[in-house]
Amino acid sequence: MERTFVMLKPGVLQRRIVGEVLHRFERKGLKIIALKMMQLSEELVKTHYKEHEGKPFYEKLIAYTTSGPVIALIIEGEGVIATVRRLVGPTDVTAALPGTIRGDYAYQTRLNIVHASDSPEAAEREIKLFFEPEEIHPWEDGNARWF
Ligand code: 3AN
Repeated sequence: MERTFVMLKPGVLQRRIVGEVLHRFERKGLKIIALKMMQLSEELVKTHYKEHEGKPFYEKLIAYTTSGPVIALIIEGEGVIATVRRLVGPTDVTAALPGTIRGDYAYQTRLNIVHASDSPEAAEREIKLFFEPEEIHPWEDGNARWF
């Protein structure tokens, strides 16, 4: 089953909207199979964003991403990489339509609220970078007697 890596950047905790942003994924019916709060090291963030090294926004991106804790999660399901990217909206927040997470919550591209893997290769690499195998908890639907 396909998996994607999502990260709520430090501004989400600062703005007290963790629940609201997580709700966007849950109300779509997506399945969260791993979730944790982390203070990221500069080293980890530089590895994660290595494709952007040297770009004009790189130093500020690293500084922002390490400026406070993030929420890291893995979502599992058929086609989730594309589904989550559509929910999140485009990188350029001026193009992000209302109804998407970036369209509703982000005003500056540099502070665009969430990260979501953009390909199966990126998802695999990012999940390995942020999570140990024992932190991932796939679960089954349908055990209705518990709620
Ligand atoms: P995405 O997060 O949509 O996959 P990437 O990987 O191209 O987009 O960019 C990673 C992060 O770098 C973005 N989330 C954003 O914070 C920042 N970023 C990307 N492009 C720009 C830009 N043109 N100006 C400022 N920040 C940018």
